[in-house]
Amino acid sequence: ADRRALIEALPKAELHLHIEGSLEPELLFELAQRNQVEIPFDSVEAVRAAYDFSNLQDFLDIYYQGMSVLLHEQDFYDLTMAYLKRVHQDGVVHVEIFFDPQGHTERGVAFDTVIKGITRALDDGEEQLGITHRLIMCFLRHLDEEAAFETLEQAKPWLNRIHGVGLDSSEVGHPPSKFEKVFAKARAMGLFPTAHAGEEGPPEYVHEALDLLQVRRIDHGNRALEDAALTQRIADEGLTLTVCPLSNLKLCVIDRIEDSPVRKMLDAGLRATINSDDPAYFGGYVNDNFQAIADALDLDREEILTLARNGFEGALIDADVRQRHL
Ligand code: ES4
Ligand code: ZN
Repeated sequence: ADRRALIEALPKAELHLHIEGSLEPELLFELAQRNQVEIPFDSVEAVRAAYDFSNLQDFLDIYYQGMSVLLHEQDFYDLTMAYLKRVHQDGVVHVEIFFDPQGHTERGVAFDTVIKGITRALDDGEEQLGITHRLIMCFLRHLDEEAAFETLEQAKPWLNRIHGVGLDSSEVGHPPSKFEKVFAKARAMGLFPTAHAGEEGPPEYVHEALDLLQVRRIDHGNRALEDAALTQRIADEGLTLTVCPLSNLKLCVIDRIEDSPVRKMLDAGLRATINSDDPAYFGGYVNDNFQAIADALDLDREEILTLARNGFEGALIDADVRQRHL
Protein backbone atom coordinates (compact mmCIF):
# COMPACT_ATOMS: atom_id res chain seq x y z
CA ALA A 1 0.00 0.00 0.00
CA ASP A 2 2.91 2.24 0.92
CA ARG A 3 4.62 1.24 -2.31
CA ARG A 4 1.59 2.13 -4.37
CA ALA A 5 1.48 5.65 -2.94
CA LEU A 6 5.19 6.10 -3.61
CA ILE A 7 4.90 4.83 -7.20
CA GLU A 8 1.90 7.03 -7.91
CA ALA A 9 3.53 10.14 -6.46
CA LEU A 10 6.82 9.78 -8.34
CA PRO A 11 7.33 11.84 -11.49
CA LYS A 12 8.15 9.30 -14.21
CA ALA A 13 9.47 9.11 -17.76
CA GLU A 14 8.30 6.41 -20.17
CA LEU A 15 10.95 5.45 -22.75
CA HIS A 16 9.48 2.36 -24.41
CA LEU A 17 5.96 2.86 -25.70
CA HIS A 18 4.57 1.98 -29.12
CA ILE A 19 1.81 4.49 -29.69
CA GLU A 20 -0.10 1.97 -31.84
CA GLY A 21 0.07 -0.38 -28.86
CA SER A 22 -1.86 2.09 -26.73
CA LEU A 23 -5.00 1.60 -28.83
CA GLU A 24 -7.57 0.47 -26.26
CA PRO A 25 -10.39 -1.84 -27.42
CA GLU A 26 -12.96 0.91 -26.80
CA LEU A 27 -11.20 3.36 -29.13
CA LEU A 28 -10.48 0.57 -31.62
CA PHE A 29 -14.23 -0.10 -31.75
CA GLU A 30 -15.13 3.57 -32.02
CA LEU A 31 -12.67 4.13 -34.88
CA ALA A 32 -13.80 0.99 -36.69
CA GLN A 33 -17.32 2.39 -36.70
CA ARG A 34 -16.28 5.96 -37.52
CA ASN A 35 -14.15 4.77 -40.47
CA GLN A 36 -16.35 1.84 -41.45
CA VAL A 37 -13.51 -0.64 -41.18
CA GLU A 38 -14.48 -4.29 -40.74
CA ILE A 39 -12.94 -5.94 -37.69
CA PRO A 40 -13.40 -9.61 -36.78
CA PHE A 41 -14.87 -8.82 -33.34
CA ASP A 42 -18.42 -7.96 -32.36
CA SER A 43 -17.75 -6.50 -28.93
CA VAL A 44 -15.11 -4.81 -26.80
CA GLU A 45 -15.10 -7.96 -24.65
CA ALA A 46 -14.38 -10.13 -27.70
CA VAL A 47 -11.43 -7.90 -28.56
CA ARG A 48 -10.01 -8.23 -25.06
CA ALA A 49 -10.53 -11.98 -25.10
CA ALA A 50 -8.35 -12.20 -28.21
CA TYR A 51 -5.41 -10.68 -26.30
CA ASP A 52 -3.95 -13.97 -25.18
CA PHE A 53 -0.50 -14.55 -26.62
CA SER A 54 2.14 -17.25 -26.42
CA ASN A 55 4.93 -15.36 -28.16
CA LEU A 56 5.85 -12.08 -29.88
CA GLN A 57 4.49 -13.08 -33.31
CA ASP A 58 1.05 -13.99 -31.89
CA PHE A 59 0.84 -10.47 -30.53
CA LEU A 60 2.19 -8.77 -33.64
CA ASP A 61 -0.48 -10.40 -35.82
CA ILE A 62 -3.21 -8.82 -33.66
CA TYR A 63 -1.31 -5.54 -33.27
CA TYR A 64 -1.07 -5.00 -37.04
CA GLN A 65 -4.73 -5.95 -37.40
CA GLY A 66 -5.69 -3.42 -34.71
CA MET A 67 -3.88 -0.64 -36.58
CA SER A 68 -6.18 -1.07 -39.57
CA VAL A 69 -8.77 1.26 -38.00
CA LEU A 70 -6.29 4.18 -38.04
CA LEU A 71 -6.85 6.04 -41.29
CA HIS A 72 -7.07 9.80 -40.80
CA GLU A 73 -4.97 12.42 -39.06
CA GLN A 74 -7.65 12.80 -36.39
CA ASP A 75 -7.43 9.08 -35.60
CA PHE A 76 -3.71 9.39 -34.83
CA TYR A 77 -4.45 12.51 -32.80
CA ASP A 78 -7.16 10.75 -30.77
CA LEU A 79 -4.91 7.73 -30.21
CA THR A 80 -2.01 9.82 -28.98
CA MET A 81 -4.10 12.17 -26.86
CA ALA A 82 -5.84 9.23 -25.15
CA TYR A 83 -2.42 7.83 -24.21
CA LEU A 84 -1.18 11.17 -22.86
CA LYS A 85 -4.31 11.72 -20.77
CA ARG A 86 -4.04 8.22 -19.36
CA VAL A 87 -0.38 8.46 -18.35
CA HIS A 88 -0.88 11.94 -16.95
CA GLN A 89 -2.95 10.18 -14.25
CA ASP A 90 0.07 7.94 -13.60
CA GLY A 91 2.38 10.87 -12.93
CA VAL A 92 4.26 10.53 -16.22
CA VAL A 93 5.88 13.86 -17.13
CA HIS A 94 8.05 12.84 -20.10
CA VAL A 95 7.36 10.33 -22.88
CA GLU A 96 9.47 8.93 -25.70
CA ILE A 97 7.07 7.45 -28.19
CA PHE A 98 7.81 4.88 -30.86
CA PHE A 99 5.71 4.88 -33.98
CA ASP A 100 5.65 2.39 -36.86
CA PRO A 101 5.16 4.41 -40.07
CA GLN A 102 5.46 1.29 -42.23
CA GLY A 103 2.49 -0.25 -40.45
CA HIS A 104 0.47 2.56 -42.00
CA THR A 105 2.16 3.40 -45.30
CA GLU A 106 1.89 -0.30 -46.23
CA ARG A 107 -1.91 0.11 -45.96
CA GLY A 108 -1.97 3.28 -48.04
CA VAL A 109 -2.01 5.80 -45.19
CA ALA A 110 0.41 8.65 -45.90
CA PHE A 111 3.44 9.19 -43.66
CA ASP A 112 2.40 12.83 -43.24
CA THR A 113 -1.09 11.87 -42.05
CA VAL A 114 0.43 9.73 -39.31
CA ILE A 115 3.01 12.18 -38.07
CA LYS A 116 0.74 15.23 -38.26
CA GLY A 117 -1.82 13.58 -35.99
CA ILE A 118 0.75 12.29 -33.51
CA THR A 119 2.72 15.56 -33.26
CA ARG A 120 -0.40 17.72 -32.94
CA ALA A 121 -1.45 15.63 -29.94
CA LEU A 122 2.07 15.73 -28.48
CA ASP A 123 2.05 19.53 -28.74
CA ASP A 124 -1.40 19.78 -27.15
CA GLY A 125 -0.30 17.31 -24.46
CA GLU A 126 2.67 19.46 -23.60
CA GLU A 127 0.55 22.59 -23.45
CA GLN A 128 -2.44 21.12 -21.60
CA LEU A 129 -0.83 18.43 -19.44
CA GLY A 130 2.78 19.57 -19.19
CA ILE A 131 4.10 16.30 -20.62
CA THR A 132 7.32 16.71 -22.62
CA HIS A 133 8.07 14.31 -25.46
CA ARG A 134 10.44 12.79 -27.97
CA LEU A 135 9.39 10.84 -31.05
CA ILE A 136 11.29 7.76 -32.24
CA MET A 137 10.57 6.28 -35.66
CA CYS A 138 10.87 2.50 -35.84
CA PHE A 139 11.75 0.39 -38.85
CA LEU A 140 9.85 -2.89 -39.13
CA ARG A 141 12.53 -5.56 -39.14
CA HIS A 142 10.44 -8.17 -40.95
CA LEU A 143 10.55 -5.87 -44.00
CA ASP A 144 13.73 -5.34 -46.03
CA GLU A 145 16.33 -2.63 -45.62
CA GLU A 146 15.24 -0.92 -48.84
CA ALA A 147 11.81 -0.28 -47.30
CA ALA A 148 13.53 1.20 -44.24
CA PHE A 149 15.52 3.54 -46.51
CA GLU A 150 12.27 4.70 -48.15
CA THR A 151 10.80 5.39 -44.71
CA LEU A 152 13.88 7.38 -43.70
CA GLU A 153 13.45 9.41 -46.89
CA GLN A 154 9.82 10.16 -45.99
CA ALA A 155 10.96 11.35 -42.57
CA LYS A 156 13.26 14.03 -43.99
CA PRO A 157 10.76 16.92 -43.83
CA TRP A 158 10.06 15.99 -40.20
CA LEU A 159 13.54 15.82 -38.72
CA ASN A 160 12.71 18.71 -36.41
CA ARG A 161 10.09 16.42 -34.80
CA ILE A 162 11.83 13.03 -34.90
CA HIS A 163 14.70 12.46 -32.45
CA GLY A 164 15.59 8.85 -32.98
CA VAL A 165 15.23 5.65 -34.95
CA GLY A 166 14.36 2.26 -33.54
CA LEU A 167 13.98 -1.30 -34.77
CA ASP A 168 10.97 -3.42 -33.88
CA SER A 169 8.63 -6.25 -34.94
CA SER A 170 9.61 -9.94 -35.38
CA GLU A 171 13.08 -10.29 -33.92
CA VAL A 172 14.25 -13.85 -34.52
CA GLY A 173 15.41 -14.28 -38.13
CA HIS A 174 15.78 -10.51 -38.58
CA PRO A 175 19.09 -9.62 -36.91
CA PRO A 176 20.34 -6.03 -36.55
CA SER A 177 22.96 -6.72 -39.27
CA LYS A 178 20.13 -6.53 -41.81
CA PHE A 179 19.81 -2.78 -41.07
CA GLU A 180 23.43 -1.72 -40.73
CA LYS A 181 23.42 0.69 -43.69
CA VAL A 182 20.15 2.43 -42.95
CA PHE A 183 21.16 2.98 -39.32
CA ALA A 184 24.45 4.49 -40.49
CA LYS A 185 22.50 6.93 -42.62
CA ALA A 186 20.05 7.73 -39.83
CA ARG A 187 22.93 8.43 -37.43
CA ALA A 188 24.57 10.67 -40.02
CA MET A 189 21.28 12.59 -40.15
CA GLY A 190 21.58 13.22 -36.42
CA LEU A 191 19.03 10.66 -35.27
CA PHE A 192 19.58 8.81 -31.99
CA PRO A 193 19.86 5.05 -32.58
CA THR A 194 18.06 2.46 -30.45
CA ALA A 195 16.81 -1.06 -31.20
CA HIS A 196 14.74 -3.85 -29.72
CA ALA A 197 17.28 -6.56 -28.95
CA GLY A 198 17.37 -9.63 -26.76
CA GLU A 199 13.59 -9.78 -26.26
CA GLU A 200 13.29 -13.17 -27.99
CA GLY A 201 16.56 -12.97 -29.92
CA PRO A 202 19.92 -14.25 -28.63
CA PRO A 203 22.70 -12.21 -26.98
CA GLU A 204 24.42 -12.14 -30.37
CA TYR A 205 21.67 -9.79 -31.60
CA VAL A 206 22.44 -7.40 -28.74
CA HIS A 207 26.11 -7.50 -29.72
CA GLU A 208 25.13 -6.68 -33.31
CA ALA A 209 22.90 -3.82 -32.21
CA LEU A 210 25.85 -2.32 -30.33
CA ASP A 211 28.60 -3.04 -32.86
CA LEU A 212 26.78 -2.66 -36.18
CA LEU A 213 23.92 -0.27 -35.44
CA GLN A 214 25.88 1.57 -32.73
CA VAL A 215 22.75 1.89 -30.61
CA ARG A 216 23.01 4.00 -27.47
CA ARG A 217 20.01 2.38 -25.80
CA ILE A 218 18.67 -1.18 -25.78
CA ASP A 219 14.96 -1.90 -25.86
CA HIS A 220 14.20 -4.94 -23.65
CA GLY A 221 17.69 -6.48 -23.54
CA ASN A 222 16.56 -9.42 -21.38
CA ARG A 223 18.79 -12.00 -23.03
CA ALA A 224 21.91 -9.82 -22.81
CA LEU A 225 22.20 -11.21 -19.27
CA GLU A 226 23.05 -14.63 -20.70
CA ASP A 227 26.44 -13.19 -21.70
CA ALA A 228 28.58 -11.94 -18.80
CA ALA A 229 31.00 -9.95 -20.97
CA LEU A 230 28.11 -8.30 -22.77
CA THR A 231 26.45 -7.44 -19.46
CA GLN A 232 29.69 -5.85 -18.25
CA ARG A 233 29.99 -3.86 -21.47
CA ILE A 234 26.46 -2.47 -21.12
CA ALA A 235 27.28 -1.45 -17.55
CA ASP A 236 30.62 0.11 -18.52
CA GLU A 237 29.11 2.10 -21.37
CA GLY A 238 26.27 3.30 -19.14
CA LEU A 239 23.62 2.23 -21.63
CA THR A 240 19.96 2.36 -20.72
CA LEU A 241 17.79 -0.76 -20.97
CA THR A 242 14.08 -0.19 -21.47
CA VAL A 243 12.49 -3.16 -19.73
CA CYS A 244 8.78 -3.99 -20.00
CA PRO A 245 7.72 -6.42 -17.26
CA LEU A 246 4.04 -6.95 -18.12
CA SER A 247 4.92 -7.21 -21.82
CA ASN A 248 7.48 -9.89 -21.02
CA LEU A 249 4.85 -11.79 -19.05
CA LYS A 250 2.11 -11.52 -21.70
CA LEU A 251 4.46 -12.56 -24.51
CA CYS A 252 5.86 -15.48 -22.48
CA VAL A 253 9.37 -14.04 -22.51
CA ILE A 254 9.17 -14.85 -18.78
CA ASP A 255 6.88 -17.32 -16.97
CA ARG A 256 6.37 -15.17 -13.89
CA ILE A 257 7.03 -11.50 -13.05
CA GLU A 258 9.49 -12.79 -10.45
CA ASP A 259 11.64 -13.95 -13.39
CA SER A 260 11.94 -10.40 -14.75
CA PRO A 261 15.56 -9.44 -15.47
CA VAL A 262 15.18 -6.18 -13.54
CA ARG A 263 16.64 -7.52 -10.28
CA LYS A 264 19.74 -8.89 -12.03
CA MET A 265 20.15 -5.71 -14.06
CA LEU A 266 20.06 -3.51 -10.97
CA ASP A 267 22.47 -5.82 -9.14
CA ALA A 268 24.84 -5.74 -12.15
CA GLY A 269 24.80 -1.94 -12.15
CA LEU A 270 22.82 -1.60 -15.37
CA ARG A 271 20.56 1.37 -15.97
CA ALA A 272 17.22 -0.45 -16.17
CA THR A 273 13.99 1.45 -16.71
CA ILE A 274 10.36 0.35 -16.35
CA ASN A 275 8.01 0.78 -19.31
CA SER A 276 4.67 -0.44 -20.66
CA ASP A 277 5.52 -1.27 -24.32
CA ASP A 278 1.96 -1.83 -25.65
CA PRO A 279 -0.25 -1.06 -22.64
CA ALA A 280 -3.60 -1.67 -24.34
CA TYR A 281 -2.53 -5.21 -25.18
CA PHE A 282 -0.45 -6.16 -22.15
CA GLY A 283 -2.78 -5.12 -19.36
CA GLY A 284 -1.12 -2.15 -17.78
CA TYR A 285 0.38 1.32 -18.01
CA VAL A 286 3.58 2.52 -16.33
CA ASN A 287 2.37 2.45 -12.73
CA ASP A 288 0.98 -1.07 -13.17
CA ASN A 289 4.40 -2.16 -14.43
CA PHE A 290 6.16 -0.48 -11.49
CA GLN A 291 3.69 -2.02 -9.05
CA ALA A 292 4.04 -5.52 -10.49
CA ILE A 293 7.82 -5.43 -10.42
CA ALA A 294 8.05 -3.79 -6.99
CA ASP A 295 5.77 -6.43 -5.46
CA ALA A 296 7.32 -9.41 -7.25
CA LEU A 297 10.92 -8.41 -6.53
CA ASP A 298 10.10 -6.88 -3.13
CA LEU A 299 11.83 -3.65 -4.13
CA ASP A 300 12.61 -1.16 -1.40
CA ARG A 301 12.07 2.58 -1.60
CA GLU A 302 15.58 3.30 -2.88
CA GLU A 303 15.27 0.73 -5.67
CA ILE A 304 11.95 2.17 -6.81
CA LEU A 305 13.45 5.67 -6.81
CA THR A 306 16.44 4.40 -8.81
CA LEU A 307 14.21 2.88 -11.48
CA ALA A 308 12.24 6.11 -11.82
CA ARG A 309 15.43 8.20 -11.88
CA ASN A 310 16.92 5.92 -14.54
CA GLY A 311 14.07 6.92 -16.85
CA PHE A 312 15.22 10.54 -16.79
CA GLU A 313 18.89 9.61 -16.97
CA GLY A 314 18.24 7.58 -20.12
CA ALA A 315 15.91 10.14 -21.69
CA LEU A 316 16.82 12.08 -24.84
CA ILE A 317 16.62 15.41 -23.05
CA ASP A 318 19.09 18.20 -22.44
CA ALA A 319 21.24 18.07 -19.32
CA ASP A 320 19.55 21.09 -17.75
CA VAL A 321 16.08 19.59 -18.19
CA ARG A 322 17.30 16.25 -16.80
CA GLN A 323 18.78 18.03 -13.79
CA ARG A 324 15.40 19.56 -13.02
CA HIS A 325 13.83 16.11 -12.89
CA LEU A 326 16.52 14.42 -10.74
C1 ES4 B 1 6.60 -4.71 -29.96
CL1 ES4 B 1 6.85 -5.91 -27.56
C2 ES4 B 1 7.35 -5.58 -29.16
N1 ES4 B 1 8.42 -6.21 -29.65
C3 ES4 B 1 8.79 -5.98 -30.90
N2 ES4 B 1 8.11 -5.18 -31.73
C4 ES4 B 1 7.02 -4.55 -31.25
N3 ES4 B 1 6.17 -3.70 -31.85
C5 ES4 B 1 5.25 -3.35 -30.94
N4 ES4 B 1 5.49 -3.97 -29.79
ZN1 ZN C 1 8.59 -2.63 -27.82
